[in-house]
Amino acid sequence: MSVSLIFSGMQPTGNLHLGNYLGALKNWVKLQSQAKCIYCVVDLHAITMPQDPKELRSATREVAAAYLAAGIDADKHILFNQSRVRAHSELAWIFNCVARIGWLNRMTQFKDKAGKNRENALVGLYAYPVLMAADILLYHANGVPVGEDQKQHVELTRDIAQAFNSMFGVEHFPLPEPMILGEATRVMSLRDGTKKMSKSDASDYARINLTDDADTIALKIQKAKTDPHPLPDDVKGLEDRPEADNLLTIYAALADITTAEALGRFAGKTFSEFKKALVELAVSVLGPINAEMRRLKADPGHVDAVLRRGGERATEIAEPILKKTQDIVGFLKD
Ligand code: AQP
Repeated sequence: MSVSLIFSGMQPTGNLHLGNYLGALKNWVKLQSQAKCIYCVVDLHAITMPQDPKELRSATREVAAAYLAAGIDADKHILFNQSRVRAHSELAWIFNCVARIGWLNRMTQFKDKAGKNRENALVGLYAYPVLMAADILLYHANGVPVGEDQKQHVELTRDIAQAFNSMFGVEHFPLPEPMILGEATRVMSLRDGTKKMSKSDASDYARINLTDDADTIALKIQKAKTDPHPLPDDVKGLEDRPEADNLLTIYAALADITTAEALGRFAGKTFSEFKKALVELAVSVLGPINAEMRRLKADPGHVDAVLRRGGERATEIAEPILKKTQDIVGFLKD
């Protein structure tokens, strides 16, 4: 199936990091030449964990600024924050009455995020994947670029679309494809190569934030966990060496080459030589994004205007699809 409309989003739950950039944002930028794209700052998803209102507002602007700084074109495509378009919540309720509890019970992200204290988790956290299905299907998007960790949610979106269509005997919703692109589909923590790099990791040294300056990036890479061996000759030699594998993958994704090609440059070298090259590359890629984010931070009125206009344009696409869905369900509308 060829992808004609792309939807994706990130939560304003803190600083975006290198995992968000390499696993998602970098691919989003590239996809703009291939399809119409709708990119969202998913603030409704953010409140599935408690948020401070002031910080949520600031993080929403910051994530939008990161999209723009990385190269999202808000004129040709659509960029907005989710809560501006009420249809997301309205469609999510309909999907709550289509999705099965058994399907949600299988979602690994809920298990990870709710942890041991599951009884105390918010209902919204449990229903998060249903809202995500609404985000995507509200626009009849058929391509969803995400990191590896979100693949299961896109598969659930397909199940919900299919269940709705068969429940009402219609061909209303398309079945979207997860698009897992690039070398770095799962960037790992700099402190532990077996753990995902995440905004919520207690240690800031576990991740490189898009807001980090050159000195901070250098320090974090220098402190990144490694093992005592030189870099291997081929990709097979990275097996059972999670930290080496992660750093090589990061290098490859930043340089737009394969991990095998990256190894070709560093086979037999020590980590200290490799890390020097990685710092240089990371600073050269992330430095301009960081500078543009700082410029946009000084002009919040501009970011707000982009989000407002994006919300209006998203509403124009969403409303007729929501209306048609409500009609299929049997709601009386004027
Ligand atoms: N480590 C990662 N490697 C590759 N891709 C990643 N993504 C996130 N972490 C990595 C991708 O980034 C997009 C946005 O993610 P999100 O903000 O919606 O939430 P998340 O996946 O829950 O990200 P975090 O950093 O782990 O946030 P917290 O700590 O708040 O839960 C998605 O496409 C995701 O795949």
